[in-house]
Order: sequence, then C-alpha cells, then structure tokens
Amino acid sequence: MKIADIKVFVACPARNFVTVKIITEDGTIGWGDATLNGREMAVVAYLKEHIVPCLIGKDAHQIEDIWQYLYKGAYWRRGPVTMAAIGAIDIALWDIKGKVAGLPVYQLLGGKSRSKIKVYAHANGESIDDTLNNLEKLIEQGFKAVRLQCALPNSKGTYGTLGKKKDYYELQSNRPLPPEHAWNTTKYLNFIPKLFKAAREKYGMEIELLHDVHSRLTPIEAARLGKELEPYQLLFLEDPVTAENQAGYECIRQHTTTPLAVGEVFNTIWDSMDLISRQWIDYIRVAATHGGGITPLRKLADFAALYHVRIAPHGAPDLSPICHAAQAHLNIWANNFGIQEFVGFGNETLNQVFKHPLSYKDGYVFLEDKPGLGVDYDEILASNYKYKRSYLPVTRLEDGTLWDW
Ligand code: GCO
Ligand code: MG
Repeated sequence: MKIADIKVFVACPARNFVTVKIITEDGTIGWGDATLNGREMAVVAYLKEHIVPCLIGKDAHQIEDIWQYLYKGAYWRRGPVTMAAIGAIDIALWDIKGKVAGLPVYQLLGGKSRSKIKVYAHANGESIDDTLNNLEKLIEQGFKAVRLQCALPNSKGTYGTLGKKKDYYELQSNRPLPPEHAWNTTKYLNFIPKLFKAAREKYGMEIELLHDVHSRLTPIEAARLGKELEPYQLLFLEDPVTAENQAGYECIRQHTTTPLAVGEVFNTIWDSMDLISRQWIDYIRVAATHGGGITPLRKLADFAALYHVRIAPHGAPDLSPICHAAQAHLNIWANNFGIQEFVGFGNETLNQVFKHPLSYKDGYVFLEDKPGLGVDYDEILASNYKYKRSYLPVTRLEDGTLWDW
C-alpha cells in the first residue's frame, strides 16, 4: 500500500500545532503530531524538505523499516527536530495500519491492560491559598492526582503561575520574543515544602500530589528537596535536575525515597538508558511525538518494565490531541503504565479542529474504540488560524545569569 502524498500543516487554533497527513494510494489517511513548542517551523522544514520526498511510493505498512530508514539512514541521529519529524510520520503510519486492519492501535500493540487512563491535572497559584483553591476545584472535578506549582513569595514572574498578565507559561500562543522570568533557588527550596505541608493538612494523604522542578536545581539541592518532601508522599518529583548528565539522578537517589520522573525533553531510548537500567528513576515521561513515535515508545515501555519503571508520558497542552491519542493507545496497552498528565482540551476551537477520541470523567481519561488512532483534523477550519511565532519564557537568576528552564 504505497504512500501517495504527505502534507504538513501548521496552524494556531489557540496555540501552534504542526500536523502531518499521510495519504496512501487507496485513500487511507493517517495523522501525526510534529509540534515542537517554540521551534515549530524547523520541524516543518525538516519534514517538507528532507522527509516527504523520500517517502512517496514507499509501502505504508513497513513502519519499522521506515522508522529505521529515517533514523539510521539520515546519518545525523537524534535531536528534538529530527525526532519530532520522525515521530509524526510514525504516529501517522500506525494510524493507517489500524484503519486498514479495522482495529484501534492499542489492539495492534497487544490489547488492553486497563479500561481507563489515570490522569493528573495542574493546580497553579499566586500563593499557597490560591494554589489550594485551584486544587480543590480539581478535586471537585474528580481528579485523583494533581501537580502543584506556586509562585514564590516576593519573587517576580516565577514559572508555573498565572501572574498579573495571565502569562501562564503553558498557555502561550503569541509571544513574538521570549519573556524573561527571575529565579531564586534559596527562596524556592525554603518555600515548596510549605506548599505541600499545607496541601496535606487541608486535603489529607489520599489525593496524589506531584511537582515539576523544570530542572532548576543541582543534584544535591534536589536531594534536599526530595528529602524534605518525603512526609508529604509525592507520586513523583519531576525533572529535579537536567538529565544530560544522567548520574545526577544517582546522587538524588542516594538521599531520598521521593519517587523521581524525567524524560519530557528526551528523544531516544538511549537518553533513558542509564536512568532506567540503574534504577535511578521511577517514571519515564518521553512523549510520543518528541520520542520519535509509537515504535520507539513501545520499546521504551518494555525496556522500562524490566526495571520497575513506569511510563508517564508528557501531556502538556503543547502536544496536540493527535499525540495525546497516540499516548492513550500506549497507556491502555502497557502493563507498566503509571499516570498521564492531562490538562484537557478546554478550548472550543481546538476541539473543533482536532476531533479526538478522548473524554474525561472522574479522574480518568477514556479512549473511544475506533480504527487507528481515532483522530481527525479539520484542515479547512485550521487554515483560518495562522501560525504565530511564539516562545516559552527564559529564566535568569536575580543577577542576570541565564538559568535552566
Ligand atoms: C510539563 C512540562 C511543560 C513544559 C512544556 C514545554 O510537565 O507539562 O514541563 O510544563 O514546560 O511542555 O513546551
Ligand atoms: Mg514537566
């Protein structure tokens, strides 16, 4: 079944998304997500100029071979741009295979390990009270797990918060230049345990709580934070340090039993190899798009299972509903699924542009049974929403030093 055409769309229905459409000679359509937040157009160029011409006429069923062809065959391996491009193609090919077979993708992976997907949402706030009010609203909506992020007192524009201009970093859609936020590690380390203490005192020990450090600490600072958070029993502490040096996690591990999660910026299984095989982490968060698609994520999940590591794919709103659908199929299949980050597709335009098979109820996401991924993209409607260059903020210490995000 030959690939007849591949189209690449970039649109901004609420925020920028890059979407790939593969059409086979018999008219079957597969959809893939190629969105790389803040670097969207690099992936568009990579796809159009370097991938699409090589795939026309190839057999759409040869998913493994096409993946290897794009990965090994390019000589230049890895990297977020390359892997998001390969990821989108791979996701679209799985969509096609499922449609041709008349089966949802999770059936092709090995069938269901569960009937619903446990998710965590985000509670962000300007102060502890504000954050806890937002936590309460999510508990009322049935969430069983919530990530808490809170602005630091006396600190300007700290990440993860709404701020006066409602400049919540997750929701950016039109920042033509990167805004700059200030960071102070001492204030942060002294403050975060207070947030979790207050949350546990008010809402008890049953609700699962999580926190994302966005790699802003050194290993020994992160070890201290993990230790101080132990009484509040987090489900996981995410990205405590950058992971280019994977042994940083060994240092944290030696000091604390707080479970650790990492991987949203990883793009190959090799980025996770030492972390997983040495049992320095508990959850691996590689996303289907950024990790090169369903093909490598299936391998990653199986590899992680050998070491008691669970998958908890990245689920920020900058991944399109196509990536979320691909991850839902993986999550339904993998025995070692942990939890899925899910903040909803609350925006009406977004839900009209991407028709997806996911619905939320009472702390879980449900995946509708449809052949393939079960997603559809309205390219005509999407064409009304033009791409707007937009960036994540950058972070500096109070003296101006550029810091990890
Ligand atoms: C998360 C991520 C996001 C990222 C964003 C970058 O855990 O959801 O850390 O907050 O910052 O996806 O594009
Ligand atoms: Mg994160």
